Amino acid sequence: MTDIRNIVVLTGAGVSAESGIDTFRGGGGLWEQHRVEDVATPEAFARDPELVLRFYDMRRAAIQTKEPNAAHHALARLDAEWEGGLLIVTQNVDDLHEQAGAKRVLHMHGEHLNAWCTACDVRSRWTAPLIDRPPCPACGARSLRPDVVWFGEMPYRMDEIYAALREADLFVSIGTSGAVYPAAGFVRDSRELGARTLELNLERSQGSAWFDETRLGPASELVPAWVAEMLDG
Ligand code: BV8
Repeated sequence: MTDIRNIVVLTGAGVSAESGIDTFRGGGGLWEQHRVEDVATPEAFARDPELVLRFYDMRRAAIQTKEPNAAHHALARLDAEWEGGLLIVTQNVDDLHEQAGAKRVLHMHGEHLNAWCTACDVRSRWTAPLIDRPPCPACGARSLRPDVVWFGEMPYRMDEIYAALREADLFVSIGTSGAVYPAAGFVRDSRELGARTLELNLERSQGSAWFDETRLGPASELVPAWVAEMLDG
């Protein structure tokens, strides 16, 4: 790995699984309790705002009781010690990467701990429920929604992500099923742009065939080992 200078890491729900945050797919996953189209689309929010707000209120409260695991801490160590370029693109809407101390984090699907006012467009840090339609801190309108990218909505900061992929020598995917685009396409984009590709996941994913190497196991074991390889040679 000596010729690696710029790294892009993509994380998914699997990196937070060992912290006790439900993944979407797989035993007891979120989508087994709720149909995506009922709770994670703009149409669902228009049709039944209370159902959607309760779904996100429950998850926003849950993540505030969770701690980062060894995978988050290892990525924070990489962030602190890696002298080249690094961008941790996460599909997760929890704050465990930041709690572990990572700085170069990009939440492409938004964050549970932000509320987005559809009246004034201001995003505010938010830890309380939204079910009672509280007033926006900026404009007072009762127009707050979860600051989370739903299906059919444009993921955040795609230009920054593609710019980082163009510079990447190594693309590492951690804890994601490769089920949702455009994130699931980053491995192909990286390969076409000449990067090496590594997958760290509990099981084979929908994208495994595209990776130069796939290592199977829990993130809390695979990620610290990989970071040690990168930093300690
Ligand atoms: C968009 C936030 C236009 C909300 C999420 C047909 C073909 C292709 C695409 C589409 C299509 N029809 C519709 C689309 C587009 C759609 C899409 O991809 N649909 C899928 C279902 C086919 N995508 C969109 O709508 C996106 N927007 O396309 O806009 C555009 C296009 C290009 C460029 C710009 C704009 C917006 C999608 C965002 C939706 N929001 N999350 C919320 O959290 O509630 S998606 C959500 O599911 C996650 O954020 C993540 O992105 C996705 C997948 O979840 P994962 O993180 O992978 O989790 P999952 O449970 O699936 O897997 C966990 C993995 O971890 C497993 O592999 C498991 O083995 C592993 N694991 C478990 N435990 C561990 C572990 N690994 C290691 N250690 C462990 N301990």
